[in-house]
Amino acid sequence: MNAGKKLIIVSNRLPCSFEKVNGNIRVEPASGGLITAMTSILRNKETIWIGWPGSDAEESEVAALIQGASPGNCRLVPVCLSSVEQAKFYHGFSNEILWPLFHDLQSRCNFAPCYWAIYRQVNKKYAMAVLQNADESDYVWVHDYHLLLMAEELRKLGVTRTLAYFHHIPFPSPDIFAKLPWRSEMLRAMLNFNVLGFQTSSDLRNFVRCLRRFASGDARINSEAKLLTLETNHGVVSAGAFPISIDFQEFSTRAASTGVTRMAAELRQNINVHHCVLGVDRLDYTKGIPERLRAFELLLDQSIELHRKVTLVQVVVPSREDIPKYQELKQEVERLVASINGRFTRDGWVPIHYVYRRLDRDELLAHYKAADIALVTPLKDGMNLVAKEFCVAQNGNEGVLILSECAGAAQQLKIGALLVNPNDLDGVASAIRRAMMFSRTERLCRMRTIRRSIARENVSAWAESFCNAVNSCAAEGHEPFACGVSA
Ligand code: GDG
Repeated sequence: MNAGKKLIIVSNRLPCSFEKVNGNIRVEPASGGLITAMTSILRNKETIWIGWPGSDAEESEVAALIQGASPGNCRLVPVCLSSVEQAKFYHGFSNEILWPLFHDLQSRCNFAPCYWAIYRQVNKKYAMAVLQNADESDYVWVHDYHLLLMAEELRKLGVTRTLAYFHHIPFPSPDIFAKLPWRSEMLRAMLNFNVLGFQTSSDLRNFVRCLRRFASGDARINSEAKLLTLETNHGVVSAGAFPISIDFQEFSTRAASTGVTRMAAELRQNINVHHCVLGVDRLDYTKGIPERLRAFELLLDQSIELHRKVTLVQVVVPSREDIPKYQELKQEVERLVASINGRFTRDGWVPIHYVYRRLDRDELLAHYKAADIALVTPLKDGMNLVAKEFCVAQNGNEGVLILSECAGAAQQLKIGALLVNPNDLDGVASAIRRAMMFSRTERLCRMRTIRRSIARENVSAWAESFCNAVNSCAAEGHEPFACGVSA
């Protein structure tokens, strides 16, 4: 490992948010899969994390608080966005176009022409922050769909060093990608990275099919190797599938701690039913929360014998609350919870326990540990780390994972999990019934299979394989890329 080189992580958001409340800035840890994965590999490496602090706060206001909020040996560098940039780059291009489109929900897209120029302008702003904070020898690792043009902007600024990118969300098929008015420009810009990482082989396949259809003159594709090489006018780009994961050891050790075990027992006592089913999601329409609630309602309609015996604990973590579509989703979820509870609640039994807040880490682990069944049913998801976290926190190995076939995690966990189509409410209700009827031996066998697979392909393996890909394509004289995963 090269202790002298810094790792520069660039993502839309910093790993904590700086909210302005009554004129004062409040610093809160942020939630999300990208943050969970990256903070678990930061322990041993000098790192700079560049991102938006997530509010209207000025750089000078954030600067005073920022270092106290840094995880590990990491310096946070804020990129502050003006209100127009927040509206058109973040809410607009990123969340009204790329997020729904890449999750196959094109009818939710708003292809407003004015978003594109600001998306590019903000990508340039992040590129400038890299120039100001990194040395030519540092490793630059860009994350996610907000920053797809960043390598192109860095190249325009004269940067020649190796640039790596990881795509946390799905990459759509050509028929869906075709809807993007800037599809060819976007693909061409991506080819300025040296390494492109995707979650699954089907995302990688989709990316290559999009290249063939919309940027065929820009890259010659060698599709024989596991790590594809794309020969472009500026050089060779490697593209591969690197399924992201979690820190198995850290999660399982912490889940086994006395505090978490006690909290899980208390939760279980409060819920007081035979079967505790758990859902944990950021508030997002891709996570399939209303569909899941309807499937649970169907289960209660179909199986009177389960009344008073099953409870769904649904944790929803506030996210993107200032976007009207998300406010509508919150209302829809709350209406459904109220209507289902209104129909079925009886003395001493409430069918759905609804929690709308961010839990602290131990509370979250206690929820995983207390549950018999995790219901992870996104309509589409890059990976879904909640599915993996639930299984690793199950020290007793007796829980059952019901998992959407549309989550990237399904490719890895399909052998032990019960796979469902999240739109098939009947199928989801049947899967819950099936999971409840599994023998102890079946539950143990399934959960052990999943846990072995996550232990093998944990977050260090993910980071190491990504770094190896960077090193294998790096220019001569480039020192090996290392992310600080080894102790
Ligand atoms: C994106 C992609 C991909 C959730 N509730 C609480 C809490 N969380 C944490 C979980 C988990 C993370 O948030 C959610 O990760 P997911 O992977 O499930 O989903 P996204 O946030 O959409 O992540 C996704 C991921 O990036 C990584 O590449 O898997 O497909 O969409 O880690 O633990 N954390 C705390 N309290 C909560 O209440 N502390």
